[in-house]
Amino acid sequence: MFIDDFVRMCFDGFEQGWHERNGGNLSYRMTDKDREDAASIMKDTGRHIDLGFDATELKGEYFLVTGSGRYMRNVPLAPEKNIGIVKIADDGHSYDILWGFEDGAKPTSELPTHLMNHMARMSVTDGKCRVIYHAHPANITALTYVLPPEDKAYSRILWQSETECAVVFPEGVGVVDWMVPGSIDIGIETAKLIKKYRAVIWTFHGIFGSGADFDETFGLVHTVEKAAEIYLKARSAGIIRTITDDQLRLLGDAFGVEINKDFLD
Ligand code: 2HA
Ligand code: ZN
Repeated sequence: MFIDDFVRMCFDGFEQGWHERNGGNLSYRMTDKDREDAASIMKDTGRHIDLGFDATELKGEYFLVTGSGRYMRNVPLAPEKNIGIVKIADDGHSYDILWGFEDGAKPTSELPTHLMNHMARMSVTDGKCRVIYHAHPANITALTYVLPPEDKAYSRILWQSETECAVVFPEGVGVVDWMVPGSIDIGIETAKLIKKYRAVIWTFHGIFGSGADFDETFGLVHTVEKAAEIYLKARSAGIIRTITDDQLRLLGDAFGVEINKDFLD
C-alpha cells in the first residue's frame, strides 16, 4: 500500500538526520490504483482550502502529503495526524482534505513548491514523476556556504565527489539562492529549475528531489548528500586530485547516459 511506503520514507529521512523538528516534507501523486486502495478511508471532511496560485494542470489529482508543523519522526506513530490526502479541486485554485490531518493539521507550508514541482516534472516526464521530497541534509546545506550559487559549480563538484553521481544525475543539479521558504515565489523559482534537473538545492536550507517512486527519489537525495559529505571531507583534508572531465565522459559512454555538456570543460 502506498501509504506504508510513504510512511517508511518519512522515517528513513528522519533516521538519516535530515528532519530535525518539523524540517522537511514529502508529497506523492496517487495513481488510479492508489485511489481504489484508499477509497474506504477517503471521505468529504468539509475542509476546503485555498491554494493562492493556479494549479489547474493538477485538477482532479490526489496527493498524499506531510502536515505543516508535523514531525517526520512522528509519522509512523500516527499517520492520520501527521499526513493526509488532498484532492485538487476543479477550479484549480483550491483543494479538499479527504483523509488524515486530524487535530487541525493541514498540508506542509511548502505545498506551493511541491505542487509547482509536480506540475513541472509531470510535464517533462510524461506523467512518470510522482514523488517530490524536501529534506535538510547537513552536508548539502554546508556545501551551500562554500560554493557560488551556480548550477554548474554544484553539478561539477558533486559529479567529481563520487563516481556514481554523473550516472545518477547526468543532467546536474539546480540551485536556488536564498529566498523566504514556504512562499509562492520560491515555488516558482524552484519549479523553473526542476524542469531541467531532478534535484534542486536551496542555499542555506536543503534540497528538493523528485522521482517516479519513493526509492528513486530517496536514493537521489541520498546520493547528493553522500557526495556533498565526501567533498567536504576531502576539502577539509586538502584536495590534490579529482575525477577529470574525460573520466566523466567515459562514464557517460559506459552507462549510456547523456552527461550535461554545458557543465563539462
Ligand atoms: O516543513 O522544511 O522548508 C519545514 C520546512 C520548511
Ligand atoms: Zn525546509
